[in-house]
Amino acid sequence: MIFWRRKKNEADQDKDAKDQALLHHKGEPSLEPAAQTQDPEAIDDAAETALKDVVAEETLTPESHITPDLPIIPTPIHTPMDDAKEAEELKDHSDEGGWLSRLTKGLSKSSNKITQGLSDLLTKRKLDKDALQDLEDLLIMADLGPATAARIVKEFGENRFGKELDDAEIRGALAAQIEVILTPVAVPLAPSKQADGPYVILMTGVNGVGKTTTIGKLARQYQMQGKKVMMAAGDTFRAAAVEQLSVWAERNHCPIVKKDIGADPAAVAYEAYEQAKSQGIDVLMIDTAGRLHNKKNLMEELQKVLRVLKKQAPEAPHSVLLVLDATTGQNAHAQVQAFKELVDISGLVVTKLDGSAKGGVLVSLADQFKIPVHAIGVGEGIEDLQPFTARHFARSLMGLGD
Ligand SMILES: Nc1nc2c(ncn2[C@@H]2O[C@H](COP(=O)(O)OP(=O)(O)OP(=O)(O)O)[C@@H](O)[C@H]2O)c(=O)[nH]1
Ligand SMILES: [Mg+2]
Repeated sequence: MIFWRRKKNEADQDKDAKDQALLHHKGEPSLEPAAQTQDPEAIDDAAETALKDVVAEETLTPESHITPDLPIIPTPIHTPMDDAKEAEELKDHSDEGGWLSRLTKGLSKSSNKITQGLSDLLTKRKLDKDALQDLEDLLIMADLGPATAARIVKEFGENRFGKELDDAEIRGALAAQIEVILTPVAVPLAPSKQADGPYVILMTGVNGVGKTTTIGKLARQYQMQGKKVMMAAGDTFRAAAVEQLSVWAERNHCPIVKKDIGADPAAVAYEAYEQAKSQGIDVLMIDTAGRLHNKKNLMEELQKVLRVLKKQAPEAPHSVLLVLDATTGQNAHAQVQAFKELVDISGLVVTKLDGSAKGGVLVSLADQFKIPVHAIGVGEGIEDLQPFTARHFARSLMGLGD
């Protein structure tokens, strides 16, 4: 009996270790001393009490829910100097002629890998069984995933078997097939006007994938569309995370709701919603911690945030985005799977395509999960995150022009 119990514990430990490996980025710094020395149970208790104060007392008026010490930075007044500085900060310095060329340049590591491989394998060679197998291997190497690669190659070979094809024909045909896979998921996120209260976007993902940066970049885009944006610093796990979001809020001149490190993210979300509603905010974006002690903590935290939001508006959050880092390649699949079990993911954002030769992962994600991909990131600049079009992405990935 004791032996069996020990075995079970080992299995549990094994599962925990796998979860940890998934949720914690390779090479991430160790937990900050403040978080290490705090007893996680104690944080939870404190947070629970704080939340009871704001949630349980249904009889309170919305105004009285707001804790007096909650630091809310109001929208600052611009001076002409601020405007000039901001214009300089936000200027596109890349000299590369807009998003399309940044996309092509950003995807160049991935496309070089594919085009180089293709010219080595197929040029001036009849499309026989071995050539198709080599093509399939190449697509798997380029992170399109075994199932997607097999499907693409099967379709590709159907009318071309035994023929001699040149490089451009092959790339064009593969790009067309990839475009078909990507078209249904290339859906930009368009926060709609709500009758009462803001459109709420909850940002999730493991640490370091680009959640906070994505909030900063999307905020700018929504502001350019004339929307009033607010940010909520729901990553209360690290002080630096709150500071990082504050910098983005300052840069975008938008209000932010934040609390101290260790505060309950659900309380931050609740108060942010209240504030956003009373200030007539159109879009509220809530950051979350990517790095928690384990998957159970993360699930509880996200579920609690969802519960308090639903209490205020049953349809909130209107979008739950999962941010994925393209450099992790096929590991992105495991992350989607894991987060789908935690929350109802409504859309993906795939970042760091510029730093990766694994851009093909977007194709396998689209093929396997069919979840809308709202935006892709090809650099750290504010304009480097944009909605994508299936045709441009597919052709860029194959190293082809428009
Ligand atoms: N090259 C490149 N870097 C990016 C892109 N998107 C984000 N980054 C960088 O990735 C790093 C991590 O981004 P964060 O926004 O802090 O990631 P996070 O998910 O909020 O991380 P945690 O708060 O630790 O969970 C930052 O240095 C960003 O500038 C991208 O598309 N390309
Ligand atoms: Mg962050």
